[in-house]
Amino acid sequence: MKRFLFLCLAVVPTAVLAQRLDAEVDCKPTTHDLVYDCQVVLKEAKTGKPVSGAEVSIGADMPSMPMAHNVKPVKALPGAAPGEYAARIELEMFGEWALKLDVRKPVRDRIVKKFEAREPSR
Ligand SMILES: [Cu+2]
Repeated sequence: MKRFLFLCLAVVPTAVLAQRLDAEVDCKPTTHDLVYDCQVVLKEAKTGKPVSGAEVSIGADMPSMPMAHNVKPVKALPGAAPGEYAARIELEMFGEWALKLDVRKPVRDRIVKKFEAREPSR
């Protein structure tokens, strides 16, 4: 078994090891402008299996405005179903953001998802 594991690790390209998780992220607007309730489903990239007991935080940047924003990453709390996490994030303006999910446990990984913060029509 040990030998088998060693062989597997030896042949897996580093690019695969660097991105082992994937996530579905769904952020819904709240009654406050630019405040969103985000639901995250964390899963293994290869198998799609939900990842429970993870330590995840969500940060955000605007790809079109590098260094312009400083959104403090928020720790996501586990939800009801396996692999589910939730966090409330506050952005600084409407437009296209990149949500950055930083996972520290059970593996270190970073998942980036695009998110369009649309101005509500009133
Ligand atoms: Cu901006």
